[in-house]
Amino acid sequence: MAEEKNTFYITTPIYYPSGKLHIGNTYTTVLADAAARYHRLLNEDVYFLTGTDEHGLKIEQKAEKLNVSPKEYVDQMAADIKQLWADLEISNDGFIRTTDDYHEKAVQKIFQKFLDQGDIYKGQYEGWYSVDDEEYFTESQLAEVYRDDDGVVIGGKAPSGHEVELVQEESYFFNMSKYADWLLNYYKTHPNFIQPASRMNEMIKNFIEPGLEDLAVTRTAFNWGVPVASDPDHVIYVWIDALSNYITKLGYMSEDTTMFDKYWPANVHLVGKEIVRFHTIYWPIMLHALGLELPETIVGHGWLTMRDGKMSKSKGNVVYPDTLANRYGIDAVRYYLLRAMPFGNDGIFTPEDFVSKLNYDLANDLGNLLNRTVAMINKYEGGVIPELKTGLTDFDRELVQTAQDTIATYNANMQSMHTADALASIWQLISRANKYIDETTPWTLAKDDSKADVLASVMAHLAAALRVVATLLQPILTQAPHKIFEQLGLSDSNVQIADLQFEDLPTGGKVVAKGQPIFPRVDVDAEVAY
Ligand code: ME8
Repeated sequence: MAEEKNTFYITTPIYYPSGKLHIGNTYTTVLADAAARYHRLLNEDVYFLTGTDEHGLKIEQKAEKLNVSPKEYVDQMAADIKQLWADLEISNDGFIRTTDDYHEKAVQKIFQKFLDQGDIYKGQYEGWYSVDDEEYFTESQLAEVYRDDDGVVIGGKAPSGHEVELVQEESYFFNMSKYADWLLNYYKTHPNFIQPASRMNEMIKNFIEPGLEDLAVTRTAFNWGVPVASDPDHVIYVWIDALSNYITKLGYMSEDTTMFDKYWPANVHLVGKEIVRFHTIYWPIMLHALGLELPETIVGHGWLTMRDGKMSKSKGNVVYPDTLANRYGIDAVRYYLLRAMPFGNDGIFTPEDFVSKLNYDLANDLGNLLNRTVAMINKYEGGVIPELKTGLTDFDRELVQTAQDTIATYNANMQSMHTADALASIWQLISRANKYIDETTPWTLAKDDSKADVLASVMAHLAAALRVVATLLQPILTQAPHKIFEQLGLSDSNVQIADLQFEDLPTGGKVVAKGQPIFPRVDVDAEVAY
């Protein structure tokens, strides 16, 4: 019988299709993609899910403004988003839309189950609602309040700066408070549940210890949503609808639960820090109430910001991934995002930093190493990579040691999705290999026939180092690794990261006669004008 593979299920948030997606959303998706590709290269059975969160007032209003029906509007936006991910070579296995029929049906059943169990009750809601955030706030949570002459609060702004409106309506509520102790205990017994770990304390201090409030889970003020089956004036408010996507896509509450049985619980829900609360408080409580296991980890990453703060249309500082990819290539975008963003913290995007990483890291360090190696193997070895014999010189031993260290550090960091650190360790090997050329001076060895063995060994070491680099880059970059293997005349078809050894360089690889630069340098002055 075939051995059963380990499964790895990773998700991104499902994005609101209320506007074009920018490089912030792209960061999340590319990071999840790198993790998915990494686990596939470990020979795991990976399911990588992304999608769109299509219900709610914001979408309803947007469609109205454009004079189309909400469904027409989201159909177009979802198609554009799917196309964007295809263009960026995102390797998602599934794409869920909350307007998908199986999802809507399952959400109704989930809601009914909560109702039947007494987790959801009907009550009266009064609160401040921000359409843009799709979130309710109590008066004390507002960043700013407006008062009339008598001092009565008549409006205000959410912490995000968006306007809020007072909403009073009949609503169903989820009784969160009864699960607070269970949740605290779960955190205690699962210290790695939230990453980075510091976010767990934030949740406890800011939301659980002050007392969990019951959550309004339906609305009557708009129609564009999944109706409550037993009370269709109410539509199920976005968070029950949205969070459930992670299980409905797998067939939960449907006739065929094969996928659910196979992939649930998820290994990673990757989300931005602003929705960590929903994923680490409400979602676990919902899952527990459904009698389901919880995901292994919720990873809350930081924001990609601009020099003048968070990206926003009104500031005019939004950067789109397709603009960058069309001009600089997909790999440049992926490299930048996964290298520049520190795990869990915010990172600032600047065009200068983008271009400098492209020029220094990719074109100079990596591109030149490949070019020099291919040119020298042509010049000194007739284009054929010599057999690798390690341990001839101290330089060789040091290079091999660096490669071994890189492989170990890289794997540890990729497991925890610290891509910036994983990439830093690859670049240590690249720098070490460039230095190795300067130390071994092949051009001098070539003048001395008695050094032919040493020269051949240097060439083989460089090819072996590049093979390691290209292998490790496979989850991060979608194009350059193939080009590196191609230029070295090596096959990339069976390089499993788990088995990677510097010494396993195949013999007889024939490099291309003339290697083209894999990352052309960008002319900085011309870019400033652009
Ligand atoms: O919140 N930097 O959707 P959304 C980094 N539909 N990541 C960013 C970012 C930035 N500047 N801006 C956005 C929603 N993101 C809900 C989710 S999930 C069940 C429902 C990323 O379209 C980040 O992952 O507002 C953030 O959490 C997500 O986009 C928000 O996307």
